[in-house]
Amino acid sequence: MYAVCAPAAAEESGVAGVSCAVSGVGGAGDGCGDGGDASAGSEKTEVVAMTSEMRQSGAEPLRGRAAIREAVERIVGEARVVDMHTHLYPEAFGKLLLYGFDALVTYHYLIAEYFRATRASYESFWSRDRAGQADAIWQALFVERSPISEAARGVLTALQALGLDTTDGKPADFRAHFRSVDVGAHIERVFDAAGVDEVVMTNDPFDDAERPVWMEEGFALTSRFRAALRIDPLLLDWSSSCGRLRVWGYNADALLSETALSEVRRFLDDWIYRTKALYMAVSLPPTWAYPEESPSATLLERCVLPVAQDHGIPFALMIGVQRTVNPGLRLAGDGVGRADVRAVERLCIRHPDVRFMVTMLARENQHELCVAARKLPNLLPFGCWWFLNNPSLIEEITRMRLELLGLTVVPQHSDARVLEQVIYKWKHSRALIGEVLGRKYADLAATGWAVTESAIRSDVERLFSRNFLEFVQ
Ligand code: RAT
Ligand code: ZN
Repeated sequence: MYAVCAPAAAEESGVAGVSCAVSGVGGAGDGCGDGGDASAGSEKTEVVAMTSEMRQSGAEPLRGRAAIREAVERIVGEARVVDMHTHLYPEAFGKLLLYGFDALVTYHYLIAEYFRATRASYESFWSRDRAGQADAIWQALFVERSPISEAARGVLTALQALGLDTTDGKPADFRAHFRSVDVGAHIERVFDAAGVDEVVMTNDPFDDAERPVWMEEGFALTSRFRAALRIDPLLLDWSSSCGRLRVWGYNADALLSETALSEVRRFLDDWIYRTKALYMAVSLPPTWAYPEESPSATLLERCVLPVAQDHGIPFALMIGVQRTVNPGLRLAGDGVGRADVRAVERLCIRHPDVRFMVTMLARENQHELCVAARKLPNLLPFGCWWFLNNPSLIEEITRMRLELLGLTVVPQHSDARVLEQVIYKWKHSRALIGEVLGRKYADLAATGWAVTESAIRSDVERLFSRNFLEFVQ
């Protein structure tokens, strides 16, 4: 056993002292003397030797709040990400892959902001082509005002990271840049700039643009993109989905007979095999209840959960979206509502053998969701979703999760719809997560615990990839 004694990691609080860690076990004061004991000579040599070895391996305890926070922020900045929920696609999906200036500026988050800033009519905006819409948004949100909202700043973060000059942003220059890129190489460049290894797509078998790509003979995914089977139409609109399943050769009926239920399971099996989906997912309104008497609940109970269990994959629930609050805004017209966390608890309790990944859209639901997860090992809270993906809320939610759940969460996903958005979403989130984590490790060191770079690296890897990968395996 050896001991390392260090000045207390307390310069920010102004408290002087000595903190010790013994063989990686915390406990201030344990085994630490003042070094005045002659018999400790050989032990001291051993300590010095171990320390230089430890320094090289990152096992040396970090000293001082500032050094700890700097190390954490650096490690978080370097962490490789598996982005567990996006709306991105590889090149093979053609027009479904959105990238470039016009796609960035016409992000639906910015469309909503545009209509607040102007008196434009919905008709005149939607009648423009995408470049025309981007010009109108650029003029209103980037020229006539400073682009300080999170979504507006994000465009600039992404452009800047790609080496474009944002000081005097000129749409024509930005467009020229994206016209000149080779798409495959550009995808790699963006992933590298974002520090993202893999993204999980949102794959909807009911989407007429997407379905045929999966059905193509010999179609195979590239390594950066993984699938997730999104089944909103199946669970939320059975009367239409039932007809479509019939057209595709599944013997479904509106009344959900035993045959229909078994055919829905066959449909899900087929798509999980076809896409190699890592999980199934649905987004749900704030009024979602469980259990309940409805086609949706029957399909969930009798089809989705047994199939998830058979395939050993989780089911993701994204709860709290109020669809089409303002139809004039189209995709930008959705809102948020507070949902019932009791429903999530009941679902997880009734199905201990199914793993659930849950994100909730209302800020008001975040604390209850954390408390529920403390009781339910098969529940993994993830991401700061959509209207929560803002610095003030990411900081608050991440801090709350770390305090209540330690390192057993997935703190963020990007929800990127446009390729380059992964750059800004991860750059902004990394900075916030790094700050929050840095304070946590500094507080930890103040207890005498040995906070080392290698331990931080391992923890950060859990947060940015391993927790998710282990949960889906
Ligand atoms: O964040 C978004 O872009 C939303 O429009 C939705 O895509 C949401 O994330 C979802 O997956 O339903
Ligand atoms: Zn999404």
